[in-house]
Amino acid sequence: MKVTFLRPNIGRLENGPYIDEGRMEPLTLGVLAAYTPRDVECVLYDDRMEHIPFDEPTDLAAISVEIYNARRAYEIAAEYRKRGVPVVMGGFQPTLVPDECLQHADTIVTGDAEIVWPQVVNDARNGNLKRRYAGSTDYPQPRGVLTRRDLFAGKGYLPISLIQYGRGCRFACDFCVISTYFNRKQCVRPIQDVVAEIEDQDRKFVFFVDDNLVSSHESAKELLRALIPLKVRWVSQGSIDMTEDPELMELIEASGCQGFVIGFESVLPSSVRGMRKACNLSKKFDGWDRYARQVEVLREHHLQTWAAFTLGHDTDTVESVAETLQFAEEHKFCFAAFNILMPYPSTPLYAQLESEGRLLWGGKWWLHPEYRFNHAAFIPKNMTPEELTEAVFKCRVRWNSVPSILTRVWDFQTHMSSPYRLGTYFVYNKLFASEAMTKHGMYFGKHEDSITMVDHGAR
Ligand code: B12
Ligand code: SF4
Repeated sequence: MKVTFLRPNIGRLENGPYIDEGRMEPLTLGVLAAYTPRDVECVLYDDRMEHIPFDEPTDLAAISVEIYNARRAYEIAAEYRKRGVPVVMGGFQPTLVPDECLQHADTIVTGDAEIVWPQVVNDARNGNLKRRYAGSTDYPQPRGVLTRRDLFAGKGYLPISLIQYGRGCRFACDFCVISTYFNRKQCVRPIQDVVAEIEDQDRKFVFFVDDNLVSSHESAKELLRALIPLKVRWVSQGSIDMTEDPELMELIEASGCQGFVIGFESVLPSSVRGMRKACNLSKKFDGWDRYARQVEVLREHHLQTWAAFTLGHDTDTVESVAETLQFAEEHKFCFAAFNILMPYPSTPLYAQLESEGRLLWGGKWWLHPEYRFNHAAFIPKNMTPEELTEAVFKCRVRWNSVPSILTRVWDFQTHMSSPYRLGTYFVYNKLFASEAMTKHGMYFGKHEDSITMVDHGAR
């Protein structure tokens, strides 16, 4: 019995295939492979940079599907099904939009798959696959099973190890799929399992892929205390309310944190309230200088912040989008993601825009052959979709420019506080800037003309 694990790419550039230079290890597939019965052969193909050998014999194609790669995932599924290989899909898209995925797969798994995956594989082995299996979202990586990192070897991933401590988040921002998928809960792994996983691999640079590592300050503190003796450097994602807990901030610094991806989302208090982002509505730092004071706390702990923004909320304007760029430059963030607010199905935002008749692309932008990455997919209140796309693109161009990178670096508390941090700043700014600009305007899936190129090994 052989299982082929697949990670689809997002799409293609206008003039040819797209290779993701910023690719990270597909932790998801390494975790699934680890739960596969021992006597089953596992292979992994990552469509972000390698050719998928559709004709290589296999017994089951297992595809991880997110909204951005759904179109491409369905193309890959069609190739396998044409060859008589059953296809199983799992991940956010099959969980949140199951009926759509069922049209392209023999089987789907909803929720986290660890608990049901061995049964899926055995049913495939016995030719007895069911149409749907329901996983759970209560046990990330149960029973101390370690990720199959051997499957990542030699594929040219960035030298950073992805590991999960917990999954989910207690907040309920109206645009975010995490609160729907995990039902506003966070579940963490036993600390000893996380420590064992860190010790089981060679790298000293870890990305905790948790949706919000500090969702529970107390669970976070338990992990951080255990990390101190391991002497690793790490990055993660977390909500800004962490800055209100001095003990947590001390532990974050002492345990080797380099920085967090933090969702500031908007510089307008009205937009932050409108999206119901409770973690950004600080009780301690009152008034409109709260972000400035919170960023000061991050800087005091030498953290190199990756600021994330969602732009196009109902009180946003072209001017407020431009102010977001000024805010990010003023605070000399290490990286920033200027994202257009996206309507993800199953979120309150999607339901609201649908009921108001404001969704574009027939409400299914991820499937539309003419939709392009980073373009507006709904009608904003105070600007046209084109104005929103243009305003956000301008932020991205300016932020990723050489003058901006060279200006932002002058911060002795963060990027210039050590040679390591300075190196990280330049290496990753160059990489992320190039990726952000390359991907802009990309189509999803692939067009007929590039199929020929890919099948002839142009990659
Ligand atoms: C780490 C991460 C990244 C990393 C990349 C990781 C990598 N390997 O390349 C970075 C930062 C680069 C990234 C980029 C992006 N990401 Co991202 N990312 C994540 C994050 C936080 C963790 C992923 C992870 O490793 N989880 C740990 C594994 C074990 O869990 P899992 O992937 O969910 O898999 C479990 C189940 O879903 C299921 N399952 C999943 N696949 C399959 C397949 C089969 C066959 C089966 C049976 C089961 C199954 O079982 C697994 C085990 O329990 C997730 C959120 C999350 N909680 O997962 C967002 C997330 C997947 N990303 C998201 C997005 C939007 C993006 C971007 C498009 C952002 C942007 N605007 O540029 C980009 C592009 C992604 C791409 N497709 O190329 C969204 C997707 C939304 C959606 N509705 O699909 C998520 C959910 C975040 C969010 N808050 O909305 N991302
Ligand atoms: S804090 Fe972050 S992960 Fe949590 S619901 Fe809001 S956007 Fe999603």
